[in-house]
Amino acid sequence: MARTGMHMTKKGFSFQGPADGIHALKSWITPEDDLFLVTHMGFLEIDPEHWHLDVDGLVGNPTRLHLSDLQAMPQREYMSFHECAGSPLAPTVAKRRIGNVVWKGVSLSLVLERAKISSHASYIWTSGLEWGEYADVEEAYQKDLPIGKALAEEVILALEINGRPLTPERGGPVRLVVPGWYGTNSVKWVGSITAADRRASGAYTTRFYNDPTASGMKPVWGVAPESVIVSPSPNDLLSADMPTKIWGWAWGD
Ligand SMILES: Nc1nc2c(c(=O)[nH]1)N[C@H]1C(S)=C(S)[C@@H](COP(=O)(O)O)O[C@H]1N2
Ligand SMILES: [Mo]
Repeated sequence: MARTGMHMTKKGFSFQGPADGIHALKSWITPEDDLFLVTHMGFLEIDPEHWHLDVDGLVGNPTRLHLSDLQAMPQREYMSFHECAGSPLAPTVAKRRIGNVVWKGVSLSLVLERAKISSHASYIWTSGLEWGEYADVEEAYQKDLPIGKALAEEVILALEINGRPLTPERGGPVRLVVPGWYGTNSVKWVGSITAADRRASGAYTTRFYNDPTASGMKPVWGVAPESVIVSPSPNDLLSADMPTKIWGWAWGD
């Protein structure tokens, strides 16, 4: 399983976030220290020199890209909220893990064009390079995007967050970012991209991250409008004879 130039620094599921939760979200752009961190199998550290990305499947020109190849391509910046859908083992419990950040990287569509993506491709599968167990599952963290979203200009292979290179915990050196959609779709430590004519069949697309609806199961994709109150927070002292300003944020796909 282990590959040259990479090792797991911490094993198992992990969630970190600011002690004040959403009440820490005082600024428009969330400083990285106040942005939650999630991983299912653990954190992976990758030597950037060894990192590469394979693009294969329904493409005319299977391609391997190194970090320097991506760095040489046009870079785009997008500001977007970043939100975790919560635990797939307790999908109805709202966690309000949310922030607003600036990502920078290369459009996924550019990479797919370079690999000469086939017109028969209807889904793009993306896999993380880490390994380990989550719940009773031991397989790659693989997600998929319908082709329409995969080719949308805002979907990028990010190299930076808030003006700084991605740290190993953030999914560096390169991660997928899918603005407007839940964080679960933004694959960290990305190592392979496969063009396919069907959905990916792994646990992270079929068993986890689906919501029951009247018309069947629906993948956890676009974020419906949501909001939080940042202030006042639960332990604030309010004066009975002074007006209190109540404020927060609202967002959605
Ligand atoms: N390779 C990989 N990518 C992943 C995950 C993971 O466990 N492995 N977790 C996902 C989930 S559920 C979320 S919410 C975001 C968290 O990104 P962050 O840690 O940068 O906030 O990464 C997503 N991408
Ligand atoms: Mo998540």
